[in-house]
Amino acid sequence: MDAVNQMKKAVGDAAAQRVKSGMVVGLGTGSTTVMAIKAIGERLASGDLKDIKGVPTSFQAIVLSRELGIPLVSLDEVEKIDIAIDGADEVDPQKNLIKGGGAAHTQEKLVDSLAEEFIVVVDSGKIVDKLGSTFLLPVEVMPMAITPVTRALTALGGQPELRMGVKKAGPVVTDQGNLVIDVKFNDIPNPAELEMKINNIPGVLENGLFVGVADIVLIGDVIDGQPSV
Ligand code: ABF
Repeated sequence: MDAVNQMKKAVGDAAAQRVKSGMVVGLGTGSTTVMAIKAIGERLASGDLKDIKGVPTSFQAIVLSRELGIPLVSLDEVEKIDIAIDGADEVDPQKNLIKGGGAAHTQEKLVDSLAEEFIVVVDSGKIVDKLGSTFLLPVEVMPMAITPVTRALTALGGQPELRMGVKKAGPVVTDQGNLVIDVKFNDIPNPAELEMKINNIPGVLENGLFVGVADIVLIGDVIDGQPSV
């Protein structure tokens, strides 16, 4: 396992260790969160962890949880979510995030914001001084609204671009059947204000600014060639 994956595993394991028997756990998306979900699966298999229930945030999380034998529940079946574990594309000094590189940010924000404790698992490359400096801002949009929403995002000072598939031709389609516009903002002086403005555009379902949602950020790094958290 290369150094980056060792780092992701170290931070995923650290997050999984915070899960206690009987908890309801929000299960996020992305390669770092995969490490955390696998570590939860291992704890369940060894008997170290019992009676947990997972609330998935994407088809990826559902498939992996089923493979690992993590029981899944819907939001209708739980009183609360004790811990959510999820990745991010950028983290600023105030623990605000840009998420959505995996086009799952709508379900992620729902589950992550409901959790009593939202734990973000990232490698050190995700840490930024200012949001938007390394990653475009994803916005989930109803297909019929693509053109007017593109105009509205441009009017907000963004440079919007429809996200196209890599493996599959055509635009990326979310689990909700919508499309994703990635927006370059040269500066995001007030992330909370921008998050609200974008979500108020008719036709927008959710954007990838997570302001004031994260409680704990676990950062994986490689120090002297060794993974550390
Ligand atoms: C998901 O994890 C997305 O919101 C985010 O883009 C992604 C990060 O994935 P990785 O851990 O593979 O960098 O939650």
